[in-house]
Amino acid sequence: MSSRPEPVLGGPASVVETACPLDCPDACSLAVTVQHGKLVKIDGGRANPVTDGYICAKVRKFGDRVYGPDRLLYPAVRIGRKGDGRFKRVPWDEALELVAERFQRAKAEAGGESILPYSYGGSNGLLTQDNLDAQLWRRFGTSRLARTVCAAPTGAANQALYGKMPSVVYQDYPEAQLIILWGVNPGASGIHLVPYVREAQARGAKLVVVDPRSTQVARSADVHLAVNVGTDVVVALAIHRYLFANGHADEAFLRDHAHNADKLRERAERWTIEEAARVAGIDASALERVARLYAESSPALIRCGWGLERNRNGGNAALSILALPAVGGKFGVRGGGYSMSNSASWNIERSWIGTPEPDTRLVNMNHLGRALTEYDDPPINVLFVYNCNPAATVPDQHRVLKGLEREDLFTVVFEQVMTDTAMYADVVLPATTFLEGYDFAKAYGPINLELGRPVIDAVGEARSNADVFGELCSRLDLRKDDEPTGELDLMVHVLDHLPGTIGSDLRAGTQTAPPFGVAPVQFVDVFPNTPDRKVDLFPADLEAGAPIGLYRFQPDPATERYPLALISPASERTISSTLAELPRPDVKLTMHPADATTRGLADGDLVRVFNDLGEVHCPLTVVPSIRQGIVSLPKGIWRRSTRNNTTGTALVSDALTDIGGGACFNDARVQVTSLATA
Ligand SMILES: Nc1nc2c(c(=O)[nH]1)N[C@H]1C(S)=C(S)[C@@H](COP(=O)(O)OP(=O)(O)OC[C@H]3O[C@@H](n4cnc5c(=O)[nH]c(N)nc54)[C@H](O)[C@@H]3O)O[C@H]1N2
Ligand SMILES: Nc1nc2c(c(=O)[nH]1)N[C@H]1C(S)=C(S)[C@@H](COP(=O)(O)OP(=O)(O)OC[C@H]3O[C@@H](n4cnc5c(=O)[nH]c(N)nc54)[C@H](O)[C@@H]3O)O[C@H]1N2
Ligand code: SF4
Ligand SMILES: [Mo]
Repeated sequence: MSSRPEPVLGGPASVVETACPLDCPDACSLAVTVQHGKLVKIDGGRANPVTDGYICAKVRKFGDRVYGPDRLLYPAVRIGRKGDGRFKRVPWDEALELVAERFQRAKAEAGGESILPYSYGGSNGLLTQDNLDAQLWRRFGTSRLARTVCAAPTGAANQALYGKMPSVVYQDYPEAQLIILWGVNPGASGIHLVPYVREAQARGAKLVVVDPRSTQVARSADVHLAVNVGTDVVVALAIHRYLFANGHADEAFLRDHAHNADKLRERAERWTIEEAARVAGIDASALERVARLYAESSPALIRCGWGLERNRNGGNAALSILALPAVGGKFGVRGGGYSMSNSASWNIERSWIGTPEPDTRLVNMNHLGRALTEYDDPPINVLFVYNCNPAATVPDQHRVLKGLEREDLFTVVFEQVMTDTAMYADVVLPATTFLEGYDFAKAYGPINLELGRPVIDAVGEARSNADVFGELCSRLDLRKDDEPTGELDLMVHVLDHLPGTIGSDLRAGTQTAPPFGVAPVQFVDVFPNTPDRKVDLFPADLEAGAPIGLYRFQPDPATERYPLALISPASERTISSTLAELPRPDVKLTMHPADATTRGLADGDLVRVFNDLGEVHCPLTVVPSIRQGIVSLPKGIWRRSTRNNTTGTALVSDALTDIGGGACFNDARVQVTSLATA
């Protein structure tokens, strides 16, 4: 239903500045060359000093998505069976009227909670999420969504310990004497961090990487702990124990700035270096070396990533890791402490939504398949998907698809491209990309905030989230007269509601910063956002909500039938499933040579990766850079990327993490056989 526009020839080209708001920590400034309202090329801009002129290869190719064959150009309604992807073009007015009418009907028949809005980051900006969309859902009284597909365990731990205190920014890495990259792969997932790590190394810093894969950055590390999936909690607890037992716990810091160190110490007690190393499947002397390096180095910095949260122990892993700088006394110096998401640094309350959140049913987004197929009080009769591609990105793909196939479910998908999810829509609505509209690009690695602008004409009939949700509010009589309509209006409204000088700085086109600047030192410039500005090392509320309690470990769920752990880290080619529609070389399953040999498999073989939930057919690549016992498929691949239209999420159960209700993407346990012999 889309076609590629003719290339534009001749005429003056100009370079326009904007920023990349996609779900990536870096939020690059962009310099976009345009001609006659069309994109010619995308380069790095200079406004963000951290990204300073260079951007990733995937966004350089964003034009292939903007004008590509999968782009949605106009609203359409389904004419084929669900999932066929056959649609008929309709005018916007008709599509929106149909959506509004189905909302009213669903509410009259089974209440507002029978409508489930389903979204995640999308373009990740302040205009495109938690804005007029939230206003619509809150005022209409729909079910609420717990946005847990990412960062829920790490976020819960960071919130409970430190109230999401701003953390060490990329620019301060060169100050560190020791850097621990823990469950993070910046070479793919935040490329602008890498040069700062290299600079620190050049200045003599030691580098430790904790990752089951030997990533490029791990290969340059002084110590690489290739831990088994889900064992970070015991590795971190062993370091705590070492610190306490050898007089390296900073008693003065703990007395003045922390609570409940004793309780943490007690839970760490059983994790000797030897026992933790055994459970994690690593060398005890390497772990001891890391513990000693951590005890003796200052400034020492831990970058806590997201790879370690996506398993049964993910919350306790994040908790134990983030507690290390408190026990070790690593705060108070530039380049010391921890880095996590800096997205809370701006203290933005989203007061512009203008309606409090109602107490309606809360649905964990990781349970989408279950919610669509099992919930009955009330059942979900209308699903509105935007900023998200759940058919590719949330656990238990088969159950999600089964839910989406329900004939009595009315599904709206508001999207830029014909995603795996949009294929199942009753109504598709075409959305603009960040190049076609305003948004705020908020970095969560560096502390940087920029205004993104429309630099090209909207493609086809695509409309912004602000326009569409504003229009739906109007049609459902939910809009108050003085509230913004349209995107430009909304952008001005948000500027007016941003805290401090952010709005006026952005209006003036100058660099903006929170009151403590863009490179705060933890416990000097910023303190925990907890009531008494102290760290709570054993937060009671978190313990109460954690079925197994805090600083606890659950053993490996591998079985004889399914002995291999399947992980799905971020790849260089996509942002989650965004851009995964573009042609690419075969998506392959990565496996260690020893695992291939025992299964009689060789590089290039077609394999079947399976468990009781499903199977994926794809070629195999055999490399020593992955830990034995672990296999890997890229995160975010579309169904068309494999031989049987099924992706890694089909093998992931919807079991939740120990803390925070997160997804256990990396805890899938599978077997692999040759497809020829299957
Ligand atoms: N190019 C690109 N960049 C991205 C994204 C993308 O899709 N592509 N996604 C963005 C988003 S949404 C996010 S959340 C971030 C994620 O970025 P990262 O924090 O880097 O997260 P992952 O890529 O999931 O995993 C990081 C590493 O953790 C390892 N890992 C897996 N399981 C474990 C474990 O149990 N313990 C330990 N210690 N390591 C483990 C993986 O092998 C991987 O190398 O990146 C963002 N940036
Ligand atoms: N197997 C596996 N799966 C994973 C993970 C994993 O580690 N392993 N990690 C997960 C992680 S970290 C994350 S963050 C999630 C992300 O999962 P999703 O939230 O599904 O993110 P994307 O795949 O990027 O899909 C976002 C969609 O929003 C659309 N979009 C972008 N901007 C706009 C807009 O302005 N308006 C509208 N209407 N639509 C827009 C894009 O076209 C895109 O299709 O995936 C998770 N999925
Ligand atoms: S995805 Fe990340 S690295 Fe790429 S342009 Fe956007 S912010 Fe920069
Ligand atoms: Mo994410």
